Amino acid sequence: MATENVSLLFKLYCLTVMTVVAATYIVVLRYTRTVLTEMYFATTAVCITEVLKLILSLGMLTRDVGSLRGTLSTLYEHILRSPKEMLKLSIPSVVYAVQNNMAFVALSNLDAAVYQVTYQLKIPSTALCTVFMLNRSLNKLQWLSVFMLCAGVTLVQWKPMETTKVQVTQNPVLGFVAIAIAVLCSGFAGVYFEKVLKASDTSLWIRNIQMYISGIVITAFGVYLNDGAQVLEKGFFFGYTHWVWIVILLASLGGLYTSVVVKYTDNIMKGFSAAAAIVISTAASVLLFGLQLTLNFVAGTILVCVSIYYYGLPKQNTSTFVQSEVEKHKEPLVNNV
Ligand code: NCC
Repeated sequence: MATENVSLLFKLYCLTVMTVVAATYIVVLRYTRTVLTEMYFATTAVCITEVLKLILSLGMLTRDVGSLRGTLSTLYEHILRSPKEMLKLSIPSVVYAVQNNMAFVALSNLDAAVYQVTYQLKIPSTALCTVFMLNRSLNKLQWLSVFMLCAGVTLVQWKPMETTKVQVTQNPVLGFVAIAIAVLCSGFAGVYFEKVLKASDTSLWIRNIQMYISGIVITAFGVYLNDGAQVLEKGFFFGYTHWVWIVILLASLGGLYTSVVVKYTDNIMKGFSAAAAIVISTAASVLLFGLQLTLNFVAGTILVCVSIYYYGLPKQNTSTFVQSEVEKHKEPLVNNV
């Protein structure tokens, strides 16, 4: 009983940290893409984030294993001697690499609050991926709530004028296209990672390390493809202010907390906490960027939140598969975090 309480508290703690980090991340990222004069390369920030997540995960693994020697043999076993597993984890790492780069494109072109609310389309995208990849079904109320969500998001997009003061040229159409891609990537990669994680006893930190190693290679290739010539000319860390480092730190923490949340709950619960992030980032945008709330925006936000609520209610009954998988593979908390 005591363990359950601790466990529930721990889940709440992780969800809260993840939500606060996500809300802060979006606002700070938006700030760095709109007011800095010497613009840094987004692709390098995405790549450095993978490096930092790898270092932090190695630290967590060493803590769990208890010795450096043990960590090295674990890594030998799960990295060098497991090419199949590495290949398996390279799939979500490619998809996340695309998604993380799209977040920069979107937030360079759209207001933080509009981004955050529109990004909630990842709920139906996650629902679709859950149905196809985890063989689960959704009832009518759940699908209805998915459409309510779309209506809410459309209302939010119905924003006649830009009220945010920015110092760069923006392309909202490009921003929305980037969100659409990020939404599809988020649903697929999230459910894929959850499925792989819960299908075996391999620890979360090993799974993360496997994914971040290919993540580094893939995002470095992204730097080469997109900004190669410019990076050679100006340097990898061109334009890095302390704000950019804060974005990288938040992205790393957010990513690791996301993985812990998915391990102990599921992608649906993750969606719930994102609803809270909408409220926080909207409030932050009002305070920091002078965003004026229109009636459409408020109505859309309410609709989005209500639909997320209704989507989540019955979902809890059908999520027994995920819950049982979580229970089956649950390791003592002290060994994992
Ligand atoms: O979109 P979302 O998450 O699903 O993206 C997941 C983020 O977590 C990283 N990740 C995932 C699994 C894993 N084992 N390790 C990881 O590092 C992925 O690389 C990806 O960056 C959300 O549900 O809304 C959430 O949103 C992100 C972020 O706000 C959006 O992606 C921005 O476009 C949050 N990330 C941060 O705050 C840094 C995440 O916490 C929650």
